[in-house]
This record gives sequence, structure tokens and C-alpha cells, in this order.
Amino acid sequence: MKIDIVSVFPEYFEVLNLSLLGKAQEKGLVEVTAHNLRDWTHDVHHSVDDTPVGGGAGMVMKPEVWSECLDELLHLEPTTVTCDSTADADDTASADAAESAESATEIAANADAVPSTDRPVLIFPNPSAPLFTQQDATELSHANHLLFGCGRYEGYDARIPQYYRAQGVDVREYSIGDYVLNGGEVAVSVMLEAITRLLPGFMGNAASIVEESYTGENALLEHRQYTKPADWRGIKVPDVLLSGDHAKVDRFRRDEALAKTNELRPDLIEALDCSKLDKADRKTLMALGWEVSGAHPRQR
Ligand code: 6GU
Repeated sequence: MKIDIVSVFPEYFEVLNLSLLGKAQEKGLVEVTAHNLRDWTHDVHHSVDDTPVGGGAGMVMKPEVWSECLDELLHLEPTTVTCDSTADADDTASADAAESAESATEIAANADAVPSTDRPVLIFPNPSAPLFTQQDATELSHANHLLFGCGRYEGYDARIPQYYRAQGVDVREYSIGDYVLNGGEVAVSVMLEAITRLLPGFMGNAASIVEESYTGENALLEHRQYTKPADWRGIKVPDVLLSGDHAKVDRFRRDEALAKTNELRPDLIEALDCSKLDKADRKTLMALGWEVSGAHPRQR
């Protein structure tokens, strides 16, 4: 997998040479290159941002610098697209706003669920985009070329993702959570770690991925883990885990995962597929106050 990152702080990504991702690079599983966006500027100040059209605080990243950079990294020739969604319309302002909100939703929806391996995926971290999930990480782990564009300041000109979508590029925008960061660099590190650890050969133990929280169709929070000693500072490991009875251990862990998810993330319980629950799962969920007769559990 080839990964390009564009940022005004490319040094930030030196951390990617450490730990497992560093090893994966040495093994040739991934090739990560961090580029400095300012290398594509032509002015003496190397400016990458400008004031927002329409007024407001902060600065917005300019489309021209990004396009020179992205055209080069994506091997695309500059062109002009015919498009009226950003045209001036000074008549019905509210209708215009509603329309652009609608197209924003359209744009926000990540159209290409599964990236084709031979098409590059252009990813922009954006606090106002859909949340990045384990499913997105899994999908993106199948791509051959990922290109991340880190915005800074108040964000980037909205025409940048719009233009590259029009060029047939698989463009995605993601937020990593409901909080605001200064720029996309941390978000890109988070997404990269989630994606690359899924690459075949990246981790020593493939089974540990399967059992993790948020993985698979029936995602639950993971059960608690213990190691030896069985009694530490007066706190004992649950007896069943020492029993050697694997079926009992599995059941105990599954019930704990269900109970923990019920308490902390009932939204994940609601998303479960009832047809994939076994008899014991249903019994546990019913005891926790769920109705399990329909397609998905419902709170009684
Ligand atoms: Cl992707 N970017 C920024 N700047 N802030 C965020 C974020 C992304 N996700 C959550 N907060």
C-alpha cells in the first residue's frame, strides 16, 4: 500500500517510523511519504491560505496550491469542470442555502463504499464530515494508494474535494470524533493506524483482530482481560476463567461483552442482527431488558 500525506507540518509524521508501522515500512508492506504542501507554492511567503469568502474568522486553505500538489501526486492534468452548484444566486437565499445543504449531504456521504484496489483514494480529515469507523478502516485497507490531505486553520476550500470527485477520484471526508482539533494531522495518524494494522502480515496475531471491539457484523465492546497472578492485591480473576472449560469461558466473555455494551453503548446493541444471535445471547439480552424478536434488538 502506497500512502501519501500532504501537510504544512510533514515532520509531524515522523512518528510513523516508530513501532509497528515503522516495521511494516521496513518489511515493504507500506510506503509512507509525507509531503510539505508549501513545496507547491510559488510566492515568497509560501502562503497556503486566504480569508473566507463571505466573511468570518480564520483562514481557509486555497484551492490552487492544493490542486498543483494533488494533480502531481495523482498524475492528473489540470482541467475545468462545468458545475453550477457554487454559482452565484442572489434571488431566494434560503432556497439556495437549503440546496447547498442538500448537496453537502450528498458530498458528505461517502459514495464508494468499497474502494477498488487500483483507484487512489483521496481522504480529507474534516470535523464536519461523517465519523470514521472500523468499517471504513476495513474498506480502506483494501486500497493500493491512499492520499491524505491535512487541512489547517478553518479548513479547506470546499471545491477541492468537489473537483477531484468530478475527476473520478474516490474522495472521502471523515471526522474522528465530536471534538475540534487544530488540524487534520492527528486525525490522519489515527486513521492510518486503524487502516494499516489491518493489512495482511502487519500484525503477528490475526485472530486478535477478529475478536476486537467494533469488528465484524455483530460489533460489541470487548470483554475484560486478565493475566496472572490469579489474585493480585486482593482482587481475584473470575473463577470461570481458571476453569479450563473453553465453552464456559467463551460464554462468560460473550455475556460480559453484551452487558458492557448494553451499559456503555446501547446503540451498538440496537444495531445487532438478531438472526446472528444464539439462544444464550438472546437470554442474556432479554435479562438486560431487550426485546430480541425483530430484526434488531429493541429496548423493552
Ligand atoms: Cl478530522 N479534523 C479536525 N480538525 N478536528 C477534528 C477532526 C478532524 N475530527 C474530529 N475533530
